Amino acid sequence: MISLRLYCILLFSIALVAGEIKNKVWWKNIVFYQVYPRSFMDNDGDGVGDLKGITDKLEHFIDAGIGGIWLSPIYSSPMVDFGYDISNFLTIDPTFGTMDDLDKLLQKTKRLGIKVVMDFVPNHTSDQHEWFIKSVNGEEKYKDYYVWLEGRENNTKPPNNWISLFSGPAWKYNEKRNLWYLHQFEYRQPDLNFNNPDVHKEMNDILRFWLDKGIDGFRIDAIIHVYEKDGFPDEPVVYNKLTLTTDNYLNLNHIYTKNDPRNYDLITEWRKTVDEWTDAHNEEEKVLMTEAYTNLTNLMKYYTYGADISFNFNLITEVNITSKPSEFKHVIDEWILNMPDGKVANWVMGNHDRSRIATRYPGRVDQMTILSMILPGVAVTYYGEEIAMEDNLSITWKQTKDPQACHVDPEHFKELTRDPNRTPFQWDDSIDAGFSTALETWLPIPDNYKELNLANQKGKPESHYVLYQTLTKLRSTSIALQNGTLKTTVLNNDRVLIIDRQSNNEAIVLLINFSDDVAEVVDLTDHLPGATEAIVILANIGSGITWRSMVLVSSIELPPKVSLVLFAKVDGSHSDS
Ligand SMILES: *[C@@H]1O[C@H](CO)[C@@H](O)[C@H](O)[C@H]1NC(C)=O
Ligand SMILES: *[C@@H]1O[C@H](CO)[C@@H](O)[C@H](O)[C@H]1NC(C)=O
Ligand SMILES: *[C@@H]1O[C@H](CO)[C@@H](O)[C@H](O)[C@H]1NC(C)=O
Ligand SMILES: *[C@@H]1O[C@H](CO)[C@@H](O)[C@H](O)[C@H]1NC(C)=O
Ligand SMILES: *[C@@H]1O[C@H](CO)[C@@H](O)[C@H](O)[C@H]1NC(C)=O
Ligand SMILES: *[C@@H]1O[C@H](CO)[C@@H](O)[C@H](O)[C@H]1NC(C)=O
Ligand SMILES: CC(=O)N[C@H]1CO[C@H](CO)[C@@H](O)[C@@H]1O
Ligand SMILES: [Ca+2]
Ligand SMILES: [Ca+2]
Repeated sequence: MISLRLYCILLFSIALVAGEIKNKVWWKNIVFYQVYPRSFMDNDGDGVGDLKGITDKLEHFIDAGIGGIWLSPIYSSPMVDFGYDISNFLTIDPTFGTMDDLDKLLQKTKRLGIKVVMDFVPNHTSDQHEWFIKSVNGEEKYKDYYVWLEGRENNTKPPNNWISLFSGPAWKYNEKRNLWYLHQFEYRQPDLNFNNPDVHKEMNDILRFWLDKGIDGFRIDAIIHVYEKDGFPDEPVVYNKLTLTTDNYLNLNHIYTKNDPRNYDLITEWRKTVDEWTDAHNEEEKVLMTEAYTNLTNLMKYYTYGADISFNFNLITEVNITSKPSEFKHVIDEWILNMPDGKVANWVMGNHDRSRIATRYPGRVDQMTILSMILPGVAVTYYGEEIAMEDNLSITWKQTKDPQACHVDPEHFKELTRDPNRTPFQWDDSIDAGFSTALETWLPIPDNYKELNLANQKGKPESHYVLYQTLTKLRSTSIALQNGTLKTTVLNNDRVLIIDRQSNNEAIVLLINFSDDVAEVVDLTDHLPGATEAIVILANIGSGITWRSMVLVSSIELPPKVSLVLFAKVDGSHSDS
């Protein structure tokens, strides 16, 4: 046995070795939570959420079992795209507070052990950013910070046919420069020019600035849009019956404005910057997460090129309420099988661009929450999903705030608006759902807040929130969930999905009944060697099944739409697959 003293000396010297990255892969089994700062908590009563509000509510994350938060942009911004149009990457927008407020938030998260990840938006800045203003003025250093081009037909038409994600040409003419600038998003979000080494330097400096502040990593926005094809060729026009107008983004096949191979190298570059900082400061490993809506091959490349978490949106984009168990199985297996060795899986169930789970999966919201928590790796929760908030689909044209919707018309805005899933968090049944004291909040509070709120769900024998807490607790205690194998099985004629996690002598099994007609019973004898009985850890709310009750492994009944999580002791023969 080594003496305590020697042990301390050893520990101490390990800590002193330069280049020793501490607490590697701390995110392996974490639950990350996306805070949309405008809608989380309003401390100063102006109807918009802010940093002090988040700080006031940090205990909520401890209570809910959330290990890390990522903050949608809080930087200085004219708020054309609600913070995704950044006018200064190094300052805080007054809407959200001050740098001092952020420092206080970070002090408290460190004390509570909550990780904080910042949004990093490299593709574009606001047109109010000083770089853009200087670029417009033709200042030598900044002239090529953005993508400027001469237009067609004597500069009277855009340089090519590219369309912006927010509809209309992706180019805007600027009189002063007498040139057109590229904007893949809103015209007040000019694209940066990554062919310019100075832009790379700026971005790396920004990363280091925030690392110095003490944040735990970055979530990289819209990475697939960063580089465009050299020569700026026209994109092929495609026929799309869904599109409303000729200037719709869906009308082109975006082979030149998305997925440029150089985007991956950028991740490698930023990985290096972040790791060098970590080494030099003898700090904990930092997490890099990438946001990319692209195919599986490309998503896996982000892992290979240095992302710790390549966001997996496939449970949003590849399946829906009509999907069968086999389709879910496919989406899950595909991710696991294609992931490079040693990487951590992740399951994103929602974000500020997508309809909420309860709205996408009427009557099945718990099913999806449970799924994200039982699958291996990181679970990503969008704010409000822990209480199963719903979209407010009755927000009117007049109340609409989302630029993506404001750019169309009163007849079509509903197809594009992201406001319904950005409404304020429903804390309790008091005025403004406890979110604010303002007469009017930035988006209207859904009427259902009197019933559907956190306070109401806390401490209930069963509620969406209690279910959420039970799941996060299970993740933190169960070795099967933390380190177990994964087996996905489809049973009963593609009506039942089984997610089976096992480690040593412990099994956690999720069963989901997708069926609406056929009466069958599930037999898990083959799955759970040596077990005759299992404990029901939880079931979806309203299932009628008692938590902590026992079931016979050989005949498990799943009523309509039920999701059940079982615990069983098994023979320790289960090996890694
Ligand atoms: C472009 O401008 C030049 C000179 O200003 C003129 O000669 C030419 O005809 C113009 N071309 C078109 C297509 O308008
Ligand atoms: C994924 O997209 C890339 C283009 O970004 C394409 O080259 C590749 O063939 C696609 N892979 C699959 C499997 O569709
Ligand atoms: C669900 O996905 C299928 C296949 O992609 C699609 O045909 C269907 O329209 C989708 N349904 C809903 C409600 O989104
Ligand atoms: C959505 O918000 C509006 C207020 O603008 C309210 O009248 C409506 O009832 C809300 N809908 C739901 C489903 O809460
Ligand atoms: C996790 O599993 C691996 C291989 O199955 C094993 O080597 C490791 O010790 C396990 N870790 C824990 C914490 O149980
Ligand atoms: C699933 O639900 C259906 C009704 O929707 C029911 O008839 C069937 O028995 C259930 N399946 C199982 C395996 O319990
Ligand atoms: C999910 C997500 O982060 N979406 C953002 C992607 O980037 C564009 C432009 O910055 C934003 O408009 C989206 O909200
Ligand atoms: Ca406020
Ligand atoms: Ca770009």
